[in-house]
Amino acid sequence: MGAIAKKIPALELSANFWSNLRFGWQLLEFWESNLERTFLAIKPDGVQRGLVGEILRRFEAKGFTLVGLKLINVSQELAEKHYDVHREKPFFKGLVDFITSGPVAAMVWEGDGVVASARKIIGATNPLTAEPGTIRGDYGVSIGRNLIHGSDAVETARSEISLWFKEEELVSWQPTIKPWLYE
Ligand code: DAT
Ligand code: MG
Repeated sequence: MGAIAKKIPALELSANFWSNLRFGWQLLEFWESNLERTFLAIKPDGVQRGLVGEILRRFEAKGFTLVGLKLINVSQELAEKHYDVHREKPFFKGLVDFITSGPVAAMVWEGDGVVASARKIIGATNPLTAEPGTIRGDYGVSIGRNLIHGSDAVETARSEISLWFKEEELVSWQPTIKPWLYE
């Protein structure tokens, strides 16, 4: 279609028209649903302890959709930007030193209400007080080694996703099980 369309400008126009229409429709659907995206990062302790698979499994099993995933060594600059809200806190340097100390599994998950739900799956900041059944409650014992970061609000998620991921690193796709997850 692309090659033919290049030869016949009118066809190209109509191809663009349909793809714009489809994009517009998807945008409208997204707008009308509670579909959200959140940024999660398995910190160096989670990666070193071999918990990447277990943590991914929990979000998959819940029914959220993985739309971005990469293993990275976090730069000083990225770490400081990510934890900017904590810049004045006494634990800021420790946070930055820790997140830059080893590979981090950064990811973006999509689903209705995923931002607040992911925070529940993750559990309270201090693993000792986090409920059993949560990631931090099941696998952690100290606040400085609480395994995973999760965006705390839809707006925060938006800025964290754009800080950690390029647009082309995110993949929009329709899981075939969707009718079994949503009415
Ligand atoms: P959360 O990760 O639950 O969103 P937060 O945003 O308040 O928690 O803090 C970011 C991270 O900083 C947290 O995951 C662990 C660390 N942290 C928070 N409070 C701390 C404290 N009092 N002492 C040491 N580290 C702390
Ligand atoms: Mg936080």
